[in-house]
This record gives sequence, C-alpha cells and structure tokens, in this order.
Amino acid sequence: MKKFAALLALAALVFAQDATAQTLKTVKDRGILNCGANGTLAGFGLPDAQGNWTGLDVDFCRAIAAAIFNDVKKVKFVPLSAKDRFTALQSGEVDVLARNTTWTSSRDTSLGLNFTGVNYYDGQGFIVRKALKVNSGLELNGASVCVQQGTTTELNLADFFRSHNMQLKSVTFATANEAVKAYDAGRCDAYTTDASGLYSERLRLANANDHIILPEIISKEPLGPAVRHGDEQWFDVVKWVLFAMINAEELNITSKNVDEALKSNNPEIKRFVGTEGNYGEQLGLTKDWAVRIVKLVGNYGEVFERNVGQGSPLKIDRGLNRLWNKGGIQYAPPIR
Ligand SMILES: N[C@@H](CCC(=O)N[C@@H](CS)C(=O)NCC(=O)O)C(=O)O
Repeated sequence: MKKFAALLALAALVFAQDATAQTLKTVKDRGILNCGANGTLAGFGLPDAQGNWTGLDVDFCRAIAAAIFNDVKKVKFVPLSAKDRFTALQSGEVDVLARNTTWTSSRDTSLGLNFTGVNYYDGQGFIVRKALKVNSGLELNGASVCVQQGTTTELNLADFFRSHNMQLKSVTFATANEAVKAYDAGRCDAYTTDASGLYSERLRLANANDHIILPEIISKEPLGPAVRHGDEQWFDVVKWVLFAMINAEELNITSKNVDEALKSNNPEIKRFVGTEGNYGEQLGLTKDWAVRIVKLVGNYGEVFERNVGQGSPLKIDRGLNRLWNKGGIQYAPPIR
C-alpha cells in the first residue's frame, strides 16, 4: 500500500511537471513571445514615439524570438515597473522577464524564479550635483537620497549608510521617472541606482554636466533574464540563447560574417552553426537556432555596443562585461 502511495505521488509529480513544462509549446502555438521589459530605461528597454523598442534586454527577447521563430518581430514587449515585474512573470502574463533585474537568492528561491544567466554585470552607484563638492559616497553623511521602491537599490542604500554609521534621509518613489525628476528639481542631494541606470538617467537631467557619478560601487548587481520555476525546457532555451550570444562573440561570429561561419571547418564553429551535431534539436529548436540569433540580432558584443556601449548615447565601457579572455567576466559554457 505504501509502495502504491509512493508511486501515485511520483506520478502526480511527473504529471505536475509535465503540465507546467509547456512554455516553449505555448509560445510556439501562440506565435509570439511575451517579454516583460523596462519601458522607461534607455539602453535596456524603451519604446520610441512610433512604438519601436530598443535596449539590451529588448534585444535579448528578440534573440529568443529569432531562435524560435526566425523572426524578431514575434515579440510583444510588456512594460513593467520594478514593483510589478515579478507578479507578471509568476502569473504567466509574460514568458520571460528581461528588465535590468538583479539576481539575488530570495528572488531565485522564494519568488519562484530561475535566473538564466547574467546579461550585464552591474553595481550600484550615486550621482550628485558637482556644486555639492562631494567626491565620495562616504561624504554623504546626513544626505537626502532619491531612490526607487521595490528594488535592490533601496535595500543596498540602507545597508551602505548603516555600515558606515552615516545618517540617511531616503526619499522613495514608485518609478525611476519620479525619482530622477525629484533629484533634478533639487529635492535630494543624491540619486542612487545601478551604475548603468545612472548613465542612462543622466541623459534626462536638465544639465547633465552639472552632475557627477561618484566612484564608489556599493553592491553587486548581476542583471539577468528570469523565467518561472517548473519548466526545465524553457529554462534551458532562455539560458542557451544568452550563452549562444556570448559564445558567438568568443568565436568571432558576428551578424556580418555568420554566413561565412556556415562554411567553417573549425569543430567549435561547426557545432555552433549546426553543421555538426543536433544541439538545436536538443533544446526543442532547429539546427540553425544560434545562426538565427546572430544573424538577426548579433553577438553579445554587438548588442552591448549598440545599446549601452560606444554606439549608443550612454557610452558605457565594457568593463566587467568584457569576455573572460579579454579581461572581463562574461563567460558561457560550450555548445557540445
Ligand atoms: N537592478 C535593480 C534595480 C532595477 C530597477 O528597477 N532600476 C530602476 C532604476 S535604473 C529602473 O529601471 N526603473 C525604471 C522605471 O521605474 O521605469 C533590481 O533588480 O531591483
């Protein structure tokens, strides 16, 4: 009887997993990927007046669509606030969340999410008016700091001041827009967020040159895409789309030369482009899954430079986001 109950429990578990492990099929049947994005952060996720979206995270969702549909238009971008982003993913409103979201232990466990990697290694910083004559975050004792609710930023800010025995007057806002406006209007001495966000938001200040970004980086903010717990296949697909973009850069495969790569005799390149092995099929995709990504969206370096690097108004240095063999920490497991 005990054996039977155990068998029943196992069957229920298998069924439950099977019942939820449907995201790739759902997306294919629907013919469109629902991508939870930032709707107001230049460089990461932002639509223009015509509704054309750009950004590092936006391009990541396009890469998933390229791998599945061979068509980057098959993505619906759902703009999400910091506060609402996790419920949108948990409830199934979006298939993937790619919205400058920090990978933390509680989000990875109790929120029921799986982070699929890191598409931007970031850290939290401060911006202040030059007129304040402050050169370090450690000189901010007693300062008022504008910050956004529902973020790791809010928590790190409190930690930083407490650990340095400094008095903090935090002024919180629901959106970055409100927080930046308040800072620009002089309601706070400083504004704090992920350093990438500081570069982006600085573009919106009335006189960007009147402000400086302080040198301290007070936290680790590994930003990455996330999916729901309970669907291993979908987790693998989203994870390997990111790894394919990073591997493409390492193999010097770009959107410009990917057709040449199809003729290569290099075994690593052959596995990448699908002229050897069935690595795409193993993911539930096609042989040319990675070629589609690079051809239609680009490799990681191309996407970085276009959205946040030298080809963008943000002009952020690659820094930690250089490949592991070029002095950074971006690293992807091999396709084999
Ligand atoms: N990486 C942090 C912060 C993410 C975040 O939401 N940052 C703000 C400031 S850069 C933002 O994107 N706000 C956009 C908005 O509220 O529209 C986290 O995951 O909690």
